Amino acid sequence: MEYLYKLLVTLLCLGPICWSSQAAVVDLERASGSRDWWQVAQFYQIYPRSFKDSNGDGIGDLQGIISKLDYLKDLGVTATWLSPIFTSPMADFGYDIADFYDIQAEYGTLQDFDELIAAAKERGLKIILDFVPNHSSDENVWFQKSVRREKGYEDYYVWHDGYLNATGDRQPPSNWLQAFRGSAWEWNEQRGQYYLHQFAVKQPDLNYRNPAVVAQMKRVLTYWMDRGVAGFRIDAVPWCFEVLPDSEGRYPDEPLSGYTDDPDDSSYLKHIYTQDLPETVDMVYQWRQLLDDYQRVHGGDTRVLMVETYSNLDYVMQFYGDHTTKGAQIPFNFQFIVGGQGDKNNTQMNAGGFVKIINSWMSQMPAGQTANWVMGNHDQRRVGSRYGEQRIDLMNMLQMFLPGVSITYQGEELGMTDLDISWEDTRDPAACNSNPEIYEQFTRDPARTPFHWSSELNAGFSTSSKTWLPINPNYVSVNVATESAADSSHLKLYKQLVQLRQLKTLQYGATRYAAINDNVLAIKRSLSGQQSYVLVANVLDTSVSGVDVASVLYASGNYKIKLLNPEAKASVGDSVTLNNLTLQPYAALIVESV
Ligand SMILES: *[C@@H]1O[C@H](CO)[C@@H](O)[C@H](O)[C@H]1NC(C)=O
Ligand SMILES: *[C@@H]1O[C@H](CO)[C@@H](O)[C@H](O)[C@H]1NC(C)=O
Ligand SMILES: *[C@@H]1O[C@H](CO)[C@@H](O)[C@H](O)[C@H]1NC(C)=O
Ligand SMILES: CC(=O)N[C@H]1CO[C@H](CO)[C@@H](O)[C@@H]1O
Ligand SMILES: [Ca+2]
Ligand SMILES: [Ca+2]
Repeated sequence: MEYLYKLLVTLLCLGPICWSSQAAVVDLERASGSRDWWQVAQFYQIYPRSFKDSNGDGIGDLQGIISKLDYLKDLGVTATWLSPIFTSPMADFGYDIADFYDIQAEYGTLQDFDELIAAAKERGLKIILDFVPNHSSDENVWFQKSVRREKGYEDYYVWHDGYLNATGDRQPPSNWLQAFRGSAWEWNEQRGQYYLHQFAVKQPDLNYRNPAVVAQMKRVLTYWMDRGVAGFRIDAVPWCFEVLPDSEGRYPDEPLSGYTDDPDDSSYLKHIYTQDLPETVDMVYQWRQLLDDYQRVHGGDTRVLMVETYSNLDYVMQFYGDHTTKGAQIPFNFQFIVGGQGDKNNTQMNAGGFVKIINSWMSQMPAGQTANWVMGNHDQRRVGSRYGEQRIDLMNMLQMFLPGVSITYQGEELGMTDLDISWEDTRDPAACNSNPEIYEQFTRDPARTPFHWSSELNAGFSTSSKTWLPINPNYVSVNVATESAADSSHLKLYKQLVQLRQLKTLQYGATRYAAINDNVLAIKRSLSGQQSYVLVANVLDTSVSGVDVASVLYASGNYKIKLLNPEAKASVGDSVTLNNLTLQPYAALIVESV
């Protein structure tokens, strides 16, 4: 398929200095009109298992979320997306769905869910659900019917005979690998065929070449919209479609990537036949159509689609849609996760590195679309662990200051950090499928530990003697109660940042950004008739002086400090001269024109 629409944003770059003229034009146009709710929303990701346990079993649940909605409202959150809450044997903590139409019993019931929607609505909060289209659980009734070849379900999943080799041993249909180590094909004795699972063995891939599957998944979306959800975050999108088999029914082997010698590691192969197919983009367009049609018939606010894809940006940008067809409003921008240093340890990244990341999205986003910024999620190391603990506030400031949608993973507002978890306590299948020597490379558990509500037992998360994952001992100081009571804290600054984002200048203003030198990242937001704001951040652990931000950003005149991190060692209201700044290590300031 050709994507002719790809209009590059006009981007002027002089050395490290970039100015997105397109953003300026778009922003000025929009200033006279209005923005849809999601364009100015504060999104928040809840990982339900670790948010709040209401009944003392050590596992978070829906009543727990309901009991904390006031916290979200107080934070200034407008919409929250929940990782999966559907019936599941929990082989991949809910990303293996046994019943797409019901709630996991340990999380609650459909009544609890309806209560959640109603309680959220009372507070003006929107609920977005995780939609996991690529696969179901092997315990899903669809899969069991497919195993038995029941009428209508024969081709619900991707089945294949495989081959016999010279010595008569069975071989899988192709060399494809699952994301969690090992072959993507599993032999099913009962049906006498292999099935495809791009994730765990217990996550068979649904067959999107079958119109009945496509229709079924659209029914799932409609069902939850009927129950009042404001949209969906679509999981693992790039994996939906695989290449069709050839005329002899053979699936092609994928070529070696050369990245690793470990033949079980999914990055051993280049996934040219199993990921990022054009059919997948078209499927997302169909889902957007379904959501828009739903709104036309039933009214209410725009329903949103957020798309999870770690693919290259050319592919990601296609999800926004093209000239004729709308796509997802929010294809997740993971540049702060995948960009930077290869090992995802970005603690040494300099200002140029930050600008490169910002620029990668701003320069490739199609004209007229809204940017979004995702700093972390339940699959990644926490921001403080990836970027350094002294940059926790700096990263929140950056995320809130950049133009477009901001999406926070639970706990980042507190500055939660990774907890190293022993092999015995490890729960994530991505790690459990490996071994005690190497599991730490694969585990996603460190960022999934229970949320810290207070300095009480189990961080106020649960009254149980044991929680499903251990709690980070730093909870005694890093928690909601303590940080709310403190004069200054990550949490307090976060709330102020959410408030700051309400300013017209931040919602509509033009954006100019630059690396002034290795240390200093500077971003200016401006809108005619409004005050201008400048974020200045020293991203390194050395102090700098005599820094001239003013001439590069055209930010002459007087400025005073609006918000800052403790590293800045200054005070709100202090006046600053942007043409001759001194910045402490990791200092971050947001200043406003006076
Ligand atoms: C056939 O497959 C079996 C099991 O995978 C393997 O042990 C055997 O060496 C293979 N035989 C040949 C001739 O490749
Ligand atoms: C990241 O790298 C820095 C310096 O290279 C090191 O001190 C730090 O421990 C690393 N952090 C993690 C989480 O690996
Ligand atoms: C810049 O500020 C320093 C003090 O921080 C001062 O000594 C110096 O004279 C200033 N330079 C200019 C050009 O204003
Ligand atoms: C970020 C995210 O939600 N990733 C998910 C992608 O899909 C797999 C399989 O459904 C999950 O294991 C990940 O958590
Ligand atoms: Ca519970
Ligand atoms: Ca698939």
